[in-house]
Formats: sequence, C-alpha cells, structure tokens
Amino acid sequence: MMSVKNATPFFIGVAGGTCCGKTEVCKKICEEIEENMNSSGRQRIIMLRHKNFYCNLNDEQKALASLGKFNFDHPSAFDDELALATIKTLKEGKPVSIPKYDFVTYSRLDTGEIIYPADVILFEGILVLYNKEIRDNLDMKIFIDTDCDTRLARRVLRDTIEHKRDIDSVLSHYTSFVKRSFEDFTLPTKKYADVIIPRGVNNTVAIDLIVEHIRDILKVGHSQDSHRIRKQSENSGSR
Ligand code: UZR
Repeated sequence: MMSVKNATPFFIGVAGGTCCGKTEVCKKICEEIEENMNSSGRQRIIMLRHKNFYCNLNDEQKALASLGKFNFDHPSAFDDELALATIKTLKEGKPVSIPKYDFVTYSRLDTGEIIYPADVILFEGILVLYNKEIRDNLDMKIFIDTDCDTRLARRVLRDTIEHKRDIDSVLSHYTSFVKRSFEDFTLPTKKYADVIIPRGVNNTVAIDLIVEHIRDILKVGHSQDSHRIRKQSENSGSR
C-alpha cells in the first residue's frame, strides 16, 4: 500500500447514546472546516464509524438478531481489535480498507472501503470511548449528552420509518437492550471525555469552539497540541 507522508492524523472520538446526534455533530464539524483539501492534496477531515466494525454474526446470533433479540449495543458486538488496528494504520499515515457492514444479513460485505489518512479523523459511535486501547489512541474525546426522551423519540422515528420496524418491537428492543447497555456501558464512558456537548447538534456554541480548535490544529500541526491535551488528561488524574 502507498503510504502518505504527512503528520499523524488527529483522532477525535465522538461518543454518546443512540440518536444523540453524533453523526449530525460530525457532519456539522466537517462542513465548518471549509476547505476540504490542503496543499499536499490530503483530505483535511474525515469520518470513521464504529458501526463499520460490527462483528460478523454466526447463524445462531443471526436468528436472534432477526427476532430483535441480539444486543448490538454491547461492547462484544464490535470487532475492536480490527477498529484499533485500523486506527493504528491510519496513524502511521497509511490507507486502510475498512469493512462495509450489511445490517440486513448482519455480516460484512466481501469488499471493504479504502480510507485515506486525513489531518483530522472523527471516529463516532455509541462505544468509541469504551475500549481503553482505542481510547488511548484518541487525541480528543467528545461525549454528546442529549436527554434520553429526545433520543428515544428519534430512535422510534428512525427505526419505524427508515428501518420499517414495528413500534412494539422497537420499544421492547429499546428497553431490553439499548437503554440498559447505554446505562451499563456508554454512559460510564462520559468520564473519559475531554469535552461534553449537551443537546448535540443544536449546541452551536460548543460546536463552534471545537471547530476553532480543529482549525488551530490544521494551522499548526497537531503533534504539540496532542501532547498538550494528553498531558492535561493525565494531570486531571487517572480516570
Ligand atoms: P446509533 N443497529 C441497527 O439498527 N441495526 C443493526 O443491524 C446493527 C445495529 C443499531 C444498534 C444500536 N441497535 O443501538 C445503534 N440495534 O445501531 C447504534 N438494534 O447506532 O448511535 O446511530 O444509534
């Protein structure tokens, strides 16, 4: 594979419960970073989704999933070994193939998608701050704190309209798996965040501040900056 000689990408983890607005916040941040290409031709900011790293399900798990009885919100549902290896490859400035996950067959498609390193990489998902090794490779950690009624209302609309699921199964899946896993696994990762954004994409003040920070990183290169943020995290105590 061709490697791109450039500074190490600045990795930003964007976590939060289902439908808190992670994707919207990431899209907004990307939009605000106006020019998409720097002078060396490398893309400035890209999104990477933890959802691409769902594990292939075996037949038994697929049967449970089709009955709405598989917990996709549990940390074990993700192939974090592959996610970590992907982050490390991108940090070395090399392109990498990431899996494309098919939510209909609950398995990876045969061909993946090639991702090229960028100056800033936003890594989003409900559990991106859960795995310590992944966390240690993130230069900045954001947690989006949207209230749970709002998230449930959005989730119901998304699952019934986009995924054509019936309301009873959406609600029973939510209470059996999504809510419980949020409380057990996602919410406890809020303590690792450097920045907590209440209300998600509506919080333009917080998003503007993050965008300004990213612009600074793009201007000066992030090695020193990342060092400074790490030092601040270390100084704020082992959490
Ligand atoms: P976000 N997910 C699906 O909807 N379909 C799948 O095949 C696999 C996962 C969901 C998953 C989780 N729950 O709650 C959600 N289920 O994606 C997390 N079922 O994504 O943060 O965008 O809501």
